[in-house]
Amino acid sequence: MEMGFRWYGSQNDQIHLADIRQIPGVRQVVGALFDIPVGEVWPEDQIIRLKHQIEAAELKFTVVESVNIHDDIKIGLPSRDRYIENYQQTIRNLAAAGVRTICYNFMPIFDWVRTNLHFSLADGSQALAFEHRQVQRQPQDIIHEIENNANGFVLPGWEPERLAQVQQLFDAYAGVDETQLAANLNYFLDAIIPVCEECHVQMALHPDDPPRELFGLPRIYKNLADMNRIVAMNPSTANGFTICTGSLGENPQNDIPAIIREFVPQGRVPFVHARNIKFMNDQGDFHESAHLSSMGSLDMFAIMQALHETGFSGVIRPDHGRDIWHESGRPGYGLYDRALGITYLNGLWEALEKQS
Ligand code: CS2
Ligand code: MN
Repeated sequence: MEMGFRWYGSQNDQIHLADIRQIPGVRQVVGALFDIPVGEVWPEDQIIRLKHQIEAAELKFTVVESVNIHDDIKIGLPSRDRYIENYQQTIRNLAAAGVRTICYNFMPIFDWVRTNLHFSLADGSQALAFEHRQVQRQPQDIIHEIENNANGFVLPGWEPERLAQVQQLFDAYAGVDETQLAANLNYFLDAIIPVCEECHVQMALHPDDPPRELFGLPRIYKNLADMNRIVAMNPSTANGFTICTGSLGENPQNDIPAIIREFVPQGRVPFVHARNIKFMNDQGDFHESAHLSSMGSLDMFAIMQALHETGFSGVIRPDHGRDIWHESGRPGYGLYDRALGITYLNGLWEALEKQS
């Protein structure tokens, strides 16, 4: 495996590549072009510029997170074909720059949803949290919560231009149930997977977060059964997954080591997000926690063991981190706690290597 770190680029991140370079064992920067509107082609020269910037810091750039999917594709509107053509061209441009893995998600309207970006933990740190009673409120209240508490940063998938039209988006999704959303994913995959095969790129679908229905919007990737259904849509290994331990782990029924043992050997997992969460009650309310197993509800050792045993050779990155040591950057994406997470994950991995 290769350890990575998500970076929002020199214009949008308070963390510098030189800082990332100093985290022991990091090889990869997981990046994206954040200024291209969803649905438009990512120009090759801009991708190459990003690649050169990352490589100048002696780091690699082979995983993109995310090339987001235009809502017209997820809704299945006639205009989707134009956006799919653009996506195909973006895949070609990324491949030309040496990118091998494209993370994306197929969640309607919202990317991950949290109801509190500054949930205080007993040790004085702050983390992202999700409480059910809060999503009984209007989506608009959640949008305000996210926009007003992100320390001036835009969170991935929460672009203000798009969310300004949230009511129109909800109306557009009115006829889209889970079956229709699955059909729309299938249509998208059938159009892009041949392009991926041609240019040796693997798609890595990110789980829905949280992995349950929200605001009446349908969900596509919540558990192992959903993953099997997605594989059946298009059995090419270019149709791959991101396994995000935090997102899948938000449903205690999901056995993450079992999911890893099923899909890593199929060659379908180029990318892993490692994150721990802590359940606060048995209704599934949770806050994110430090990566260490004893700080949360997930057994991170069992997860790393399953990755090791199945010969996982992709890129892994810590997912969200807490705000600690007075850091107040983009919530979930500070430097310190993610760096601590990396060091811990590397320690587990070294032990697994030396024992085997
Ligand atoms: C988030 C998402 O939980 C996560 O990993 O950071 O923004 C994630 O990157 C996207 O949903 C993937 O497309
Ligand atoms: Mn994730």
